[in-house]
Amino acid sequence: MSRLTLYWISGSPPAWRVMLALVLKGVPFDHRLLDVQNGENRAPEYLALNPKGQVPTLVMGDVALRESLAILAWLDRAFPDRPIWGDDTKSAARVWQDVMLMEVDLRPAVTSTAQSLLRNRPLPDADRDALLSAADDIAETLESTDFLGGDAPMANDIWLYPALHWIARGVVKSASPPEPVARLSEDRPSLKAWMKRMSALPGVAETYPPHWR
Ligand SMILES: N[C@@H](CCC(=O)N[C@@H](CS)C(=O)NCC(=O)O)C(=O)O
Repeated sequence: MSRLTLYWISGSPPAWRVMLALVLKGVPFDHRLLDVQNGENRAPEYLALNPKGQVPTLVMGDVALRESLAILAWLDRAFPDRPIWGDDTKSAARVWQDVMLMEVDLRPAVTSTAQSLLRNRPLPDADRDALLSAADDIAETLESTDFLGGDAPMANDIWLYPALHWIARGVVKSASPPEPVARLSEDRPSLKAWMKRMSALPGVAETYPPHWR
């Protein structure tokens, strides 16, 4: 198999997911950081790989794969050694269910929260409440397990980690972040401990978006 190349944008949660998956699975890869300000993701050469001009795109030989969750699923198929979609049927069911619920139910609240904070706009109450309620549920789960995926991080952990960092970045940039959002992990010790545990895994700290450092 030819060497993988990941096209990404600094601070993009879907691209960060793929980078995390590659790092956690120990799969070697090259990467190309696209400069959005200079329109690199709209250049004809990139649109030939990803017609929407979005990241991530993972290229192997003459195949260009897009959509972060599709890439994560493919990675487990191509590199089964360190699974991220569960290591038995029971954990696979749990991981897939979590990821689909996060993608369908949690993503709108995460996106609204991060964008409201970053653009200094009011955060709709419904989105704030959905986020805090999901954080409560996740924190409760993490009281009895190291990772959402069990003993090792799986795709559900990989989904959540960039999402929470995106919100934390918004909190830092916002002029007046709502207190319960600013204290999202502070108020939930199991969630805070999980963030630290994830960050301490080999290679994970290096995936932190360069322009957020
Ligand atoms: N559903 C896609 C979403 C990808 C996406 O929205 N990427 C954004 C960054 S977070 C992007 O590339 N935006 C640049 C643009 O659309 O110009 C996935 O999961 O891969």
